Amino acid sequence: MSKEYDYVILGAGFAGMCMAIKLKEAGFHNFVILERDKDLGGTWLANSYPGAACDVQSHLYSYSFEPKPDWSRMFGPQLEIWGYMTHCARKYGLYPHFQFETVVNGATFNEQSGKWTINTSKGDYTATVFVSCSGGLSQPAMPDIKGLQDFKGKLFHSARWDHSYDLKDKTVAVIGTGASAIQIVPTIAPTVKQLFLYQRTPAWILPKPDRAMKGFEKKMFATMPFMQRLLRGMLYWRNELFAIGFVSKPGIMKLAQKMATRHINAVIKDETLRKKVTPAYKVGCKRILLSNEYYQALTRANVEVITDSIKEVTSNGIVTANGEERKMDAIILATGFHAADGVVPFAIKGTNGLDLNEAWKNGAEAYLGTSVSGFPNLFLIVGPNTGLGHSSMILMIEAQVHYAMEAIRQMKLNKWKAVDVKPEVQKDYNADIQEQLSHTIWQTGGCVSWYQDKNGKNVTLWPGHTFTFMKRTKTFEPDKYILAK
Ligand code: N01
Repeated sequence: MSKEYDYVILGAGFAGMCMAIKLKEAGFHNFVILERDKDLGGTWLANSYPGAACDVQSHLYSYSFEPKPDWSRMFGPQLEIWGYMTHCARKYGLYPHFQFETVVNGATFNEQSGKWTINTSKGDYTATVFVSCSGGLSQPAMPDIKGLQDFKGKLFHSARWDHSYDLKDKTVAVIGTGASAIQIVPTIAPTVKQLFLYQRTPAWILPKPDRAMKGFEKKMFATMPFMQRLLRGMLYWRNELFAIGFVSKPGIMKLAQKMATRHINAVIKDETLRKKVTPAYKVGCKRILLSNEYYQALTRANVEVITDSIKEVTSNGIVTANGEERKMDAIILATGFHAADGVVPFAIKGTNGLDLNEAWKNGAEAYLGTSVSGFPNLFLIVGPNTGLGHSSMILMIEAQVHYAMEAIRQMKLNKWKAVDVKPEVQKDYNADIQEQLSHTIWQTGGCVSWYQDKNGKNVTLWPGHTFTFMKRTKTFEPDKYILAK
């Protein structure tokens, strides 16, 4: 027997929780949140590696409707962000709606009934509206390295950290030098005996303008909320300046590149190491990283940066292309996520049995990152081309949730059975997005990044300011949709 709801939400991260809060605010309580993990948090539950923290300011990386006056730092650590999420879940009454440890295996739309059937490890669910909030960075990418499965030591991905394994006095390899690695490396370097850092491409790294929040600031934000709104506004507009550099004024990026180079030179005195960590592409092409400790960690006597490519993994070590083998107790894969491969790792079937993976075989596409033609009553939060290189994803999540809520309200009001974005609307929208993206630093900066799919198409990023996206998602326009009564 299928469990019946009006709305099924997939994922208990920031996006799924925001959708649930807004449904409740609108008086729609007949919904369930399906979550494969045993608790809420999404990426902030999964990424518990040492040093995990936000690289967007917490006063902006939080719901606009639920400010937290007492963030401990400008850039909050993982556990505090997760604590904030549990606070929101309690305050907004979400706990009765969670179905944890429920793995979704597939979802199928029935044109006759106008309903979705969602097949899970705990049986079937039906709903008029299916909201997928599975997260853009939820599928860890395991590197395709020869012999990886033969390694006899400890091996895990940064997003599946094994806290039962003590790294103290161990020889450890970290593969990857992205956002996760630059937080892990300085945190574990003082504890381990030897750290081998395998770098394929260096990242541009700017100093992190982080600091502890002062007691008087926390008190002020609690008693004078407008002061916190002022700080949020300042952070918002400062970050939006970066969007200009990414999209239209690369001159701004030259300034950032100067600052990043100065950062390297200020911390690293060794010319060889300087060369190793200086990227050959333009700043901004890959995600700009922030750290005050990473380069310092690389100068430690027990840290070696290896730039020779990895040839293979043996039972007890890693061999590089020059034939050199280094032995180690553990390998940590800080090798990122399947971000550009589509949004969900299971079959979603729309009208006429159309499979979403099939529809996206030439690259993921949606309208406003939210609706996909041929998939009525499906809303994707953090769908294609909604990612940001410059600011808080929660801004985009709130905008998309607002849009989905507008659609739901109009469906109720007008008694529409189903809404399905017109194919030509989606096509024109994506042609425009790709045209805008073609001029950006992400496409012209001379790098390969996880922003792009295997064909080099950027399917992850929004090509502009967040306020432009907010404006476009403000109203649901029925004329852009096929409406079934
Ligand atoms: O992953 P990444 P991440 N052999 O894809 C390397 C968010 N995030 O987990 O650049 C050798 O950035 C790969 O090399 P290359 C944030 O949006 C946020 O670090 O492809 N190396 C790269 O160096 C971020 O952008 C926070 O040449 C291999 C690294 O692994 C996103 O998550 C914190 C390899 C992967 O870097 C992903 O970050 C952490 C191979 N076979 C993450 N395969 C916040 O603070 C891959 N690499 C909010």
